[in-house]
Amino acid sequence: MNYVISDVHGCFALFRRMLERIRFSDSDTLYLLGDVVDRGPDGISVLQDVMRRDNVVMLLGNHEDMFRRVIQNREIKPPILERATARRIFVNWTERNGGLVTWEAYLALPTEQQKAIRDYLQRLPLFRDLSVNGRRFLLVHAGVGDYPPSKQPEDCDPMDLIWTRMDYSKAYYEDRYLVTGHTPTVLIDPDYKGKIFRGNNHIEVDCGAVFFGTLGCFCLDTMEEFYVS
Ligand SMILES: [Mn+2]
Repeated sequence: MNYVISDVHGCFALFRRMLERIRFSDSDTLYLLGDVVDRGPDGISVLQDVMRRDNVVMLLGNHEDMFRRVIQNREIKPPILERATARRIFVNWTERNGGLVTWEAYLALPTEQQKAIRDYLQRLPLFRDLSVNGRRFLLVHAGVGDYPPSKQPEDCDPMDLIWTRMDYSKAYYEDRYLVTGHTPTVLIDPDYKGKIFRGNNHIEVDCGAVFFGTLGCFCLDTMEEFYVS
């Protein structure tokens, strides 16, 4: 089976519970749509768990992007004029986007584990386009910008793919489902608090685990929803 989870945001216990709930096995594939780190306490643990699994396809989220930019800035030791920019990126991530807990956990790791994380973050793809049981799905962290349906994800601005807020009242593609995280479903409609949103060829799986304590998972083969709290 093919499963989708997004926005784990450091909720390692919920993540483990979900893998048990769906009886995740070596013959399954999990698509993790980014934002495993930040806000919650155990993002590095989720990341390291996922890195050990061959059958998890992790996509880049805006939080992993902020994380890897901070690592990069620290390593290149930018010239004095660029230090202010590097500082701004760091403050934006650690103070406004819940990255401090991730950064502290990362710094506490041995050098070789830091390097493994850095390399992994550099390789994360932005999207996956796949067909399961005759249905086509575009998997991406945040969505596509406000493009005409003819515009393909590879032509989109990468920043849009990981930061955009979608218009869920509108179908972006007629021939496929857009499967995303990033925007907790409660922001689409308060009635969806803690639930996966489905409508207008959107499947939004971010139930706001770190805010409301419920993690959702969507099965692409059966279109079933799973929840753990
Ligand atoms: Mn996000």
